[in-house]
Amino acid sequence: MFGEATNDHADEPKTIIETAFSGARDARHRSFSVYDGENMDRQSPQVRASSGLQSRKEPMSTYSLPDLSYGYNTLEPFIDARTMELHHIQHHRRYIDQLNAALGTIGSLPWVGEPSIEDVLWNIGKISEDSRNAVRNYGGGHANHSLYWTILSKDGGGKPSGRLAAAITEEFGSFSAFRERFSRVANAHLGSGWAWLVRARDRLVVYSLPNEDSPLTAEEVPILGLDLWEHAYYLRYPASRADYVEAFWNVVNWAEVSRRFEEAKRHRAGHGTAFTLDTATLDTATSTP
Ligand code: MN3
Repeated sequence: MFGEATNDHADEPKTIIETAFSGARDARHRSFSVYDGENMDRQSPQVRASSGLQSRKEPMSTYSLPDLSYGYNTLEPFIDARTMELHHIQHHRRYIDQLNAALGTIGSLPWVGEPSIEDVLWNIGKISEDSRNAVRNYGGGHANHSLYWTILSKDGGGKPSGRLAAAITEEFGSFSAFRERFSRVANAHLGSGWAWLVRARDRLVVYSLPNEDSPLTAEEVPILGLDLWEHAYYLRYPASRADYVEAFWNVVNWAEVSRRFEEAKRHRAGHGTAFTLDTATLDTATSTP
């Protein structure tokens, strides 16, 4: 759908933009496979390269709904099929539609192409103030749900193992103490939001955030998240978030949480500037006559 834009600008800026984007992609995405699951959200390199050139008058469709790797009924009886279906194809999709619509109205973005939504949230301070809230809310909604689907599994439950287990014990005293704290935070959160286990600096931290706020906007890396909005549990657990929180522990995909933990550790250890867009380069490439 962006072919026309490519042809319109076939000459000078294309090379610059493709080079800039390739460099940015190499620096960010290759090193941080924690977000490889987001690859399905990104379009082909050709579309990415050309979309940086498109007129803002064209509708953007930068982000798209990721498929689940399992069926809607897979997590029964802990999370019911109808909830999963509505949550995925209605709630998550709506965030993406709203995000794409919001991005389409922003006159000047501090990047070209389509960085991962995690990149965008990590760099939210670079987005103009009047547009920041829309990206925070809808971009957060997209990133949060994209994580949520992957940290759930019918083969989940139990406890983590390996280095994540050791880190949890070191930080919280024991796995059961961690679990109790996470549940308490989730149950105590007033209104809509998420409970999070994040890697922040060199610590593991549990907290909740309102609405669709992502830990990424504070440069902290979420490795486990629980959706506390009523749409996440109300059909199966009417008026009882605590029952949903308790059921959640039966379907936590600790293998995926461990993978995200390791990637977040690597990020802190060797790539402190990951998720940082090269705005100096990109601004030059995006400037339009
Ligand atoms: Mn939700």
